[in-house]
Amino acid sequence: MSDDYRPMWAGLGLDLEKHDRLLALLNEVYPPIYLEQADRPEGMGYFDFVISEIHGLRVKELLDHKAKGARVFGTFCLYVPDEIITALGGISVGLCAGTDFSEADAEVDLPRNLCPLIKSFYGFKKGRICPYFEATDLVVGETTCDGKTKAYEHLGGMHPVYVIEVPHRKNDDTRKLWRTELDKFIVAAQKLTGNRLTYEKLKENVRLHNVKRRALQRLNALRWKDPTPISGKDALLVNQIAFYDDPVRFTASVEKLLEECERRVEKGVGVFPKNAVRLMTSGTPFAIPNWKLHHVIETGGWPVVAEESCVGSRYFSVTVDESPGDLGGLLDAVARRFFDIHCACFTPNAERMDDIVDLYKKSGARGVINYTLSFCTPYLVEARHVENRLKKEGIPVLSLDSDYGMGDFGQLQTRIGAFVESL
Ligand code: BJ8
Repeated sequence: MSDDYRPMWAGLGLDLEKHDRLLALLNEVYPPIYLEQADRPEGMGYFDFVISEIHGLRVKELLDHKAKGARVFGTFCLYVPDEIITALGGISVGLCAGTDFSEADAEVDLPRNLCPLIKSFYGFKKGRICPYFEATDLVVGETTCDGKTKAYEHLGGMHPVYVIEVPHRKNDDTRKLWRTELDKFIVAAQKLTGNRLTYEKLKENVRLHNVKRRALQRLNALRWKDPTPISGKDALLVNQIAFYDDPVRFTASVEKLLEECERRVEKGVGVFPKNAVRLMTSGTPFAIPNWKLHHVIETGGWPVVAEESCVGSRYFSVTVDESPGDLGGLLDAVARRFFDIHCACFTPNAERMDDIVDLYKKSGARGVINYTLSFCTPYLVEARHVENRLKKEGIPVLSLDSDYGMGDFGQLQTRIGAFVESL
């Protein structure tokens, strides 16, 4: 990445020495994990470019938008409504939370035995390491899990934070509460952006995000073909970049990639041999740049063909009903979509088990790796439900929990290798 960005990073108040070390680390790990894969689709070139400019071009775009009066919203969860933010002229950016680089900074305030995703984003702010974080006008948190909910209290001492209350049960009362929470968020977002939410703007932005989700649905469905035209690692990267790239440009790049993958499928071209053992994952999100599990699996020669994850199917499977003809009706439709995303913060959460079984059947996977980030109570406790349901269906499952460190790489290889042997 060009040194021309140094004044921009300095202007954002970054700790340049730490930031240099982070970029050096990314430059070291990206080529062997990504660029050395055989037979990648050419369309991945755009996404490699995005990574080569990870803290450059997109951050500059955000700052240019801000200079014209736009506001930037940072998020960590699917339950923050992107369509409302963009309808108000804001930009929604999913913030980095997938590396242990910032763990030491986080542990100044937070306990060691906490989910690595929370420590990652908290440490990025505390250590002044992430330019995206510093470019945001507001971080929008949510009361999904206790770790995030309590971490936002500390974060609020360092950065403007707004927390949306996400209910944990699905009934008429909580649906009303959730709709009220969206209304309250709209008031706060209107105040920040200086714009009013209109039916026309919301409709346009519901469409914008639906088109993006549908493109991702189609791309991810192509992975189910045998041989799979794109590696799980590459698909994961696309799904990660969805959170922070410009939505129009991103969708156009996904459509180009999926057309290429369609041609590959027609010609029987794949990135793994036909009949290779295919696996899918279920569980906690793979925040960028967490590529560890996919790298372990695909290094073994087994393509990952689906993720039941917020960086995966939970992100794109459900679209918003575009048919309501007034603002209230469209907001109801936006609100309804969130109750069809089955995060483990909900109780009970039987629908998630159905989603995993459904994805397993569609994807042609031979087994499920049920993956949980260490110390993530909702997904760790729900893991037993996942195992029980999959065993009842006769679906092989291996539950794993892991953090962002590379210390267990060999152990994961051994466990997944033994699982594949057993299939
Ligand atoms: S909708 S999965 S993005 S909450 S991994 S921080 S739950 S302790 S990320 Fe999530 Fe929204 Fe749900 Fe998706 Fe807490 Fe667990 Fe950490 Fe988690």
